[in-house]
Amino acid sequence: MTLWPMSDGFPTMPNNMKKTSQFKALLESNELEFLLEAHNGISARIGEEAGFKGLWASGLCLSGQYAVRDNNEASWTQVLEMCEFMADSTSVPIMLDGDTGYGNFNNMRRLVTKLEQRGVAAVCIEDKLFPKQNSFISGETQPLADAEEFAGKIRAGKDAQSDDDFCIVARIEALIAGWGLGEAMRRAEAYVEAGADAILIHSALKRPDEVLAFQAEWGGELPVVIVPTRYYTTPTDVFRDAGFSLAIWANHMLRAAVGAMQKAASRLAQEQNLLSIEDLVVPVSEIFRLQGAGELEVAERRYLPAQRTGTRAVVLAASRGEELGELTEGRPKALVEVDGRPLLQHIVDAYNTIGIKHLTVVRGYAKEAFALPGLHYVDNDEFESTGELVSLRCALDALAALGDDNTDDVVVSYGDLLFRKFVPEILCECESDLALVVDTEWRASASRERRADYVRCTAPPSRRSFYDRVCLERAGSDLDEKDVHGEWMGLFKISSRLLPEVRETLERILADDTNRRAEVPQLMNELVAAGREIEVVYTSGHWLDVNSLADVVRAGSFGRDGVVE
Ligand code: SPV
Ligand code: MG
Repeated sequence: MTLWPMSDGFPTMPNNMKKTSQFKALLESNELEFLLEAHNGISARIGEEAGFKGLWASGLCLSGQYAVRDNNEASWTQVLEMCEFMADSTSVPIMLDGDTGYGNFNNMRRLVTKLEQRGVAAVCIEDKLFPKQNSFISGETQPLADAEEFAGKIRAGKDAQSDDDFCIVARIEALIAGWGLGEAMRRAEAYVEAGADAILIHSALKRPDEVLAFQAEWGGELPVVIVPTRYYTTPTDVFRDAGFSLAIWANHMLRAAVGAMQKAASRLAQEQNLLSIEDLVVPVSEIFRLQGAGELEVAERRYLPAQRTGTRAVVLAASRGEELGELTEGRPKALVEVDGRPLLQHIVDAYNTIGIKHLTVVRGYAKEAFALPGLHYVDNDEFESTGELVSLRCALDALAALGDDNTDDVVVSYGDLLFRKFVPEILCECESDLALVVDTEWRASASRERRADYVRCTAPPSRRSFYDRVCLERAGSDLDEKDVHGEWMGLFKISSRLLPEVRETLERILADDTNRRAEVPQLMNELVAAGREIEVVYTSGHWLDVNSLADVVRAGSFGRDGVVE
């Protein structure tokens, strides 16, 4: 069983056979087949992607990747744990190098049961003593298990398996230990008798002479498996011609990884910059791909509730705010402190609270004073001779340049604007492509000496207007009082769908040099004139733009309790 759906970005295996049956088929095929070593989930997946029909969970490499010795220093459950990751990440069968079975027949029984539960298709056990030593370290001095005791272990394993196709491969170490062909043959017979599904004949010679001699003598009674690590110069056709069943490339993934890591590590240590190794290493996206990130994205679309498109905020904060006098000497209005924190921090907090975390801030005056981290800063260096629309164009151009990220809706607001979180929230929830929030209590603040952007809409605020869709007819500070339905609060939503059109409109307006100082209401009016509907959401209070010293004081109480005096 694999937990890995192989359809997304990975080859779908042509056969739906159980892994145990796949492994048995490999053993019994008339061709020479190959197993590749793997020692963790990612190496297993890489092996399968390369086309291997089966994998070898090598004891040497599993212990090696933990940086412990191949002497049963890693516990068998630690080995099992890794095998489970390997099995989960692949759809081809895995044979575990089960060393000596981690104990006697009883341990072997439990091992087989657990391997079946974890999706491992086969196990190979060797006739040495626990704790074993790697065959290539003083192999000739290593004691062998008693052949009868080992045959009992095989029998116990075969009796313990619940899947008929689970395979137990008996590995003979007689040649490694210097006992010669006769002992190897005697043992092979005993292990076949005990029910082994195949024999692995191991040799530490530089040439394949021993394994070829064994094969010639053996005569094909059961499939024979070889590990050509030492006799690697042998042409593979020699193994084919001899009729071996499986050749195991037993440790080459770990050795390849170690070489690559050593090279990258020593270069980095020497050069102290990433440039020197970037071409040596795979891109991070390749790691994501191997982890199956693509499948998760598909699943998220399928199982998570439909997400509202992401929303970004653009904060226009290029102006100094001369009217605040020395408060804005060397710092822009957006950084004036209100209740102990810069205005901009209050704005960031309000947006963050409703889940908007991407903020693009357009800087101009004293831009170096902006030190709030985590914000996307864009500069309008012509802030002295330009108005809001040039700043907005800087921001939208920068967002468009982000490419894929530019699938978000945008809420535009000002760096001197304080608002309760529900104000942008109602804008985000509004389904229209373009929308603005309008304060119906405009008369209360109209008495203050300030410039206000008033709006005339398709319907005045009323109980009905809560249910009916109301749209903007005209915005501006020059509206006749009798035409005013409310005051624009300074927040404007543009859906991702309409962003290109809004940018085009901006371009058109700004192509005329007399519009260098144009402000957002002009953009709205142009959009309305072009037949676009801009939805008006009526609400009241709970916002404040900071235009004077008196406003700074008011803002202090706004920050604390939301009351605008
Ligand atoms: C292993 O890969 O752990 C093996 C093969 O057992 S060998 O290292 O050649 O003994
Ligand atoms: Mg081993």
